[in-house]
Order: sequence, then structure tokens, then C-alpha cells
Amino acid sequence: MSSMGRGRSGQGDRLDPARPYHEQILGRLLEAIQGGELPVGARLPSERELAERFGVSRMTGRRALQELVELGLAERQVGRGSFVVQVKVRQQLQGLTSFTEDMRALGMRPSSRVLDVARRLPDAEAQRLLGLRRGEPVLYLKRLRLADGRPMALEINHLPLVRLPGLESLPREALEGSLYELFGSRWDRRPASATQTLEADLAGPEEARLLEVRPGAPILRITRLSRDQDGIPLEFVRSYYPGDRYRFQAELRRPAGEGGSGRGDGGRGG
Ligand code: 16G
Repeated sequence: MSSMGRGRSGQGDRLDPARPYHEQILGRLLEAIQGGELPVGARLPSERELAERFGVSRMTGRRALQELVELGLAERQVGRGSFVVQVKVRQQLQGLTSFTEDMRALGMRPSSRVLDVARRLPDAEAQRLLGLRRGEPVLYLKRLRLADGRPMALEINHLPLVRLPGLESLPREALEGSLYELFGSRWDRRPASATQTLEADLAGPEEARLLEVRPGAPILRITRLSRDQDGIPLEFVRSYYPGDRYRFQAELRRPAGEGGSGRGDGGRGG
């Protein structure tokens, strides 16, 4: 492939007249990004440079760059040009899915590193949310979740041992796979509903080291309380997500009978 980062027009820069030019230029840019020739932070050729190199109009060059921005792979900086950015995982906020399912749906290979596993008494919040009686233990499970070998989340799970008999004696490897699959296959319990919260935070030294971000980098603190088919809590998880690797998306709808709910200050005046 011809170099995208530098060099002059050559054989490799010829485009096939039978296919849309902007698509082919986009393809070359994608190859250069995926191949590491244009790493995160690299400046992309400008629309003028693309136009010259491929013998197309500046409009065509602009369109290829625009599509790269829309794919979430590049960012325009006013007066400076376009730069390659870290790809973000687009995560839906509806649908109760597992890490394993989410990463597979994105074509990535999920894996886990078990950092800590121990029988413990839950802290007050975990005990209350899980609806445990005093003295009822949880399996405290701390895992680093990776996708294609890259850290994507640090999860600290609290699993109520009274509801998951035998969990404690499972080999460590069983905890490296999908917990949601394990709930189903071993106890015939499936997370059916969950309450999740998201908050912004800054990475402390431990999160930074594990998630491979700098200390003080933006992270998301997420909690999830999942319940089974009968509404019984199955897990309480505190997770840390690197802010530069995710974009959350939710579909929003006006409540039925808009303006007529009689609640809050959203109603029609008069
Ligand atoms: C997600 C959940 C987590 C759950 C895990 C199970 C959040 C925000 N999300 O990461 O609560 O334990 O999926 O995934 O905490 P697994 O089945 O792949 O182990």
C-alpha cells in the first residue's frame, strides 16, 4: 500500500474509476489507521493533500474525511486539521446484556483477569441493595475485563452466596468466563432486570494502572444491581470504565400523554 502519512503520488494512489472515489479514499485511510501507519493522535492528510494525491476534487477528499469522523475514528480541530482518535465502543443503554455479549456483538474477543476473589461480608450499601441479612456473605469478585486484550472495565462484583450455592467452590477459571452464562447454566437464573447508575470520576492510581490510562484521566463509575426472573437480586457490581473508550447511547421517548402527566414542571401552563 502506498504510504498515507507521507510520500507523493505513485502507482498505489490510482483509484478505480468504476467505484466512488470518496469510498476508495476512505478505504485507504482505514487501512493506514488499522495498519498502524496512522496511529491515534496522527494528523490525517488534509482535503487538499488528498485531492492532490488522488487527483480528485477537494469535495471528494472532504467527504472521505467526514465519513471517517462519522465512524468515530477521526476528529476535526479548527485551524489544525483532522486527527486520528481512539475508537469508542458504542454501548446501548437499553437491554440487559453482559460484557461478553456486548464485546462479541462488536466483533471483539472478551476475556477476564481475576484480580481478587474472596468470601466476605458485604459493606452496608451492597448488603442493603442485595437484600441480605446481617452476616450473610457474598463472593467478592474483582475482575479486569478485556476486549481483544485491551482493558475495557474494572468490575467489582458482590455475589450473594446464599442464592448461588456452590459458587465459592468453583475453580478460578470458571470465573474468567461469562458470569451471566454461569448463572443460567448452573443455577437456572437469568438476570432479567437491573438498576444501573453512571457517574463521572477521575482515575485513581489503581484504576489508572489496570485500565491503562493516566492517573486523573476521566473514567465512568457505573453500578449495576441485577435481579433474576423472580426479582431477586443476583449481583451488585461497581465498575470503572475508561472514559475515552466508550460512548453510551439511549433511545428516548416522550412519556405517553405528553404534558398531561400532572407531574413536575413539564406540564402545559394556563
Ligand atoms: C456487564 C455488567 C456487569 C456484569 C457483567 C457480566 C456493568 C455496567 N455491567 O459488564 O454488571 O456483571 O456484564 O458479564 O456493570 P459476563 O457475563 O461477561 O461476566
